[in-house]
Amino acid sequence: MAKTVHTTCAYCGVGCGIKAEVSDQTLHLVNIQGNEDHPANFGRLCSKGSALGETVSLENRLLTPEVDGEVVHWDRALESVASRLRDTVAQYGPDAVALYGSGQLMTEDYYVANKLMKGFIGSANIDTNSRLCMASTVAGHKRAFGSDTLPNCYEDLEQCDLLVLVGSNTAWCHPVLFQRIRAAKQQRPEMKVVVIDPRKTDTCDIADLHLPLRPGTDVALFAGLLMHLSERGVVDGHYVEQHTTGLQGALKAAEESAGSIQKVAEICDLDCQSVEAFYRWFASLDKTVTAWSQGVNQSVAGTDKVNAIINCHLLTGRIGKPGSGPLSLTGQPNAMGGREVGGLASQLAAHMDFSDPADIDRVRRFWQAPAMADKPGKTAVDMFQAVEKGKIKFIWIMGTNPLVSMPDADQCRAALAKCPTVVVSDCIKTTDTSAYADILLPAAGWSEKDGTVTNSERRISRQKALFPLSGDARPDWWIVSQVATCLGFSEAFNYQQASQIFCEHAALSGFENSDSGKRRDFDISALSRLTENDYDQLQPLQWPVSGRGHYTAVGSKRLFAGGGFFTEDRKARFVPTCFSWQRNQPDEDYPLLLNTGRIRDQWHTMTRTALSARLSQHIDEPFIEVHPDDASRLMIKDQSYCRVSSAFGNAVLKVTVTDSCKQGTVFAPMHWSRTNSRSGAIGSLVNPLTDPVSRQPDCKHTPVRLEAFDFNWHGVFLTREKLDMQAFTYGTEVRMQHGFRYELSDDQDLTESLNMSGDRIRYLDPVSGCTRHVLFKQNKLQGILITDCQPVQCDRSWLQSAFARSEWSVTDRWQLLAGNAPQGEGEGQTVCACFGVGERLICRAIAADGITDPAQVGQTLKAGTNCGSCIPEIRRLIKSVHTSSS
Ligand SMILES: Nc1nc2c(c(=O)[nH]1)N[C@H]1C(S)=C(S)[C@@H](COP(=O)(O)OP(=O)(O)OC[C@H]3O[C@@H](n4cnc5c(=O)[nH]c(N)nc54)[C@H](O)[C@@H]3O)O[C@H]1N2
Ligand SMILES: Nc1nc2c(c(=O)[nH]1)N[C@H]1C(S)=C(S)[C@@H](COP(=O)(O)OP(=O)(O)OC[C@H]3O[C@@H](n4cnc5c(=O)[nH]c(N)nc54)[C@H](O)[C@@H]3O)O[C@H]1N2
Ligand code: SF4
Ligand SMILES: [Mo]
Repeated sequence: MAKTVHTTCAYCGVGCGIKAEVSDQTLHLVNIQGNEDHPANFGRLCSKGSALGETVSLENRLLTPEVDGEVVHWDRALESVASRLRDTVAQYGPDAVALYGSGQLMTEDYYVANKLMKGFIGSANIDTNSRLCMASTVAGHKRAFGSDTLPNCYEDLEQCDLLVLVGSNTAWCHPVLFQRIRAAKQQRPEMKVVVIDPRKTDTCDIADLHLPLRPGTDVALFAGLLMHLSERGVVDGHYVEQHTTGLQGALKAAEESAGSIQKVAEICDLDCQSVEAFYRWFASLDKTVTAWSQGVNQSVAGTDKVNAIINCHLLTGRIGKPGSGPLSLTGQPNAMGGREVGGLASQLAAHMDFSDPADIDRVRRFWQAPAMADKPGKTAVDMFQAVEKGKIKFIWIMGTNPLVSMPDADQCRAALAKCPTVVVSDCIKTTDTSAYADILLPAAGWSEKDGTVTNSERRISRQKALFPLSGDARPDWWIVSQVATCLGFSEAFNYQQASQIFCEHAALSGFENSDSGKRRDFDISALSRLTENDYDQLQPLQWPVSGRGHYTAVGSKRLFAGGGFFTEDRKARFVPTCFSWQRNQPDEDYPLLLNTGRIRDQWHTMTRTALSARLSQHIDEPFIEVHPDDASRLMIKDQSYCRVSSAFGNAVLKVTVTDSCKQGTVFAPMHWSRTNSRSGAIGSLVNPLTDPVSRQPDCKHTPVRLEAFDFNWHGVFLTREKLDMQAFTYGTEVRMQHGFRYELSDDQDLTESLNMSGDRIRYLDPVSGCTRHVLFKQNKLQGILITDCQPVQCDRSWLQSAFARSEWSVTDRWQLLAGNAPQGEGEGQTVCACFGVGERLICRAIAADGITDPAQVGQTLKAGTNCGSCIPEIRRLIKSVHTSSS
């Protein structure tokens, strides 16, 4: 029976509301639309959100528990986890156990995992991938505000006169917010946007000013800004006086490191005019929002970067006001929720802290905890190092794929290989990490889970099940509670529904957190008595939530405009900052700096987005961006291959020569893994250096070396069946609608290792040595293989579309052998993932209709009219068509 479910997107921290029309529960058929009433997106979705329906099949789902490689019933699996955990604690103490979780767990999952570890096992060795993501912001917020509070909301991104985007590729990573910003700027063209990023990303499409600073030097830029504002008297004296302390110390530190515009320009490798222009706008435009993401957080100076930014907002009193404030953009759908439940090793639940013995005691009493942890536990990098050293002997990994996403991933792999017990909870069967599991636990996936998530603007939204649980899959909170029960804690973990957990979490947030002696920012106690029905009806709302005990309570858009910080004296702190970017500078052996990050249509380690053929077409292979000067010096050609090495590991990647990359730096995506590529996983190269305050690793700056890497044989293999790529030195798997495409390379001709059974037609070009094979079974196209001694040139998207065809004449079969579409046909590489519109189609329309504006492309081909993330690319195509024709 058809039904419509209001839920939240599975991916980024924008937290878009979704209307899911389920047409068939057993076949997992669902139509995904944006929810017009949701205040995060008002109906919009990006390419990834729109494609959720293509990722909910049972393909590669983990559907049964496994212990030591054997499929078992839940009883046995739970008992195995519990007994190995119990034995480890008995023999080596609670700190020999660790849990590594994820900002993609729901609040309810996260809450019980944290409760079990910190209250009942007695160790704070629970950390999460949020350590790689938000830790610097958490630490920066706490240093400045005394609490991890985000003072502003999304509307401020639209209402400001100056938007400063620091280390954020908003266009690709928070696409719906980018659309909202673009629309606001179209309405008020006087609104200024400054992008601060060493790379020229698609986010620069709306920038009035792009500052391609030297990587890692943001602290100097903002310290210089603090000086500049102070010298020019752009100071909210009343605010500083009433609500802050520490200005003099911060100014002194700023003067020492960034005393003049010239000095800033030199440190940041920028020209003085650009720095001046930025400072001038910041000084003159009162309504300023500074939004940031991983270019700030993932740095050895991450926490100082955050505080250098916040300092400027405190000085000008631009905080928590409409159109004014510092706004960190969270990455994962529930990164914020994880911070609320205390999922990090350095925190307690409900924004309480290990540094306060009263907090420890308060949480202990609330949980009636028999073994309350009383000190912080190991943070991600330290945790995996402790596993390798044998100090941690039991690790439970939940909702994250660390063998791809951790820095120095080979070290983590060695650690898991050695660890006596590795438990992995995932909804996907084969991942780089699950390959190392002793115990595999099948988790329910996004489309089967019920709970809450909190987005970047502190907005709590319900996530709801679309389908019944598949196979033996269970929600993460259920799995944790059952293990707790096996350990003898049945009373404290006797949850039947997610709503009971949510209410307990809400109650803890209000526990001894009274209005008179109020000390904690995170308070949603008004939601602690929701009935099952209230919980189901819960509308998206922002914490803190005032109002007494009912779900109609109102949330809070903004905080701190009138002070009221969560420090002892209720005042915010200016933090003296210094920049330690020198710690990972290039040297003779590793002369370039490797920057890593995201692409538009893939989510992290691709376990889910790579299930969608549509999302796999825009960028289909791991790559490395190199500046033209560096490329020519190293004699590395565009679209050739190169070996990238750091002190930690290496990879072989396809080269994209582009001046969007700053000279001396290279950029590679974080997404590919050993599961879908032979040599494209970048995590092995990334240095495990961490910020001294937040312990967040610096995934953005690793010294590396590049060398041209030639192969004698290249093959493109399109097939309906999955291929094991082990035999090839280089290989990437690309999802297509009806099977897979493999990009393969090696030193020797490996044609014969590919399965080519069927009716084969073959063509050998005697001059180039290029071969082409087309394979049919009855009248069904089974496979296509094109090989060459250089990277293969052919029309990949057209060849892929051939697999949808059912009738084949002899002439058509021969056309396939040509490897290219007939003249004037073929769409080319996908540009618009939402409507599957290719580059060549767009270029033909531009030329034919004399198009000068992306909106016209939209009218003709629909491209760019859904999520709009491809608009910057369409603009580039318009430019290139007109340049080449003039
Ligand atoms: N498509 C897509 N969207 C996503 C995700 C995804 O996997 N795919 N993941 C989500 C998650 S969890 C996160 S955390 C966010 C991340 O969102 P973003 O932080 O926007 O994404 P990144 O590509 O990691 O990095 C952002 C930029 O930081 C720049 N940068 C590097 N070093 C420096 C520096 O020293 N200073 C400055 N100012 N900039 C620097 C990089 O060049 C890069 O363009 O995205 C979320 N959204
Ligand atoms: N080099 C480099 N490395 C990085 C970054 C970078 O910029 N550069 N960014 C870092 C950042 S910001 C982040 S957030 C991390 C992300 O890195 P990861 O968290 O490792 O990436 P994901 O692919 O999102 O992993 C989520 C896993 O959980 C599974 N899963 C999905 N839903 C559920 C569920 O409901 N329950 C359970 N149990 N499992 C589920 C998925 O199948 C997948 O295996 O990567 C970090 N690593
Ligand atoms: S911006 Fe895209 S990925 Fe992020 S929540 Fe919205 S639809 Fe999902
Ligand atoms: Mo993240």
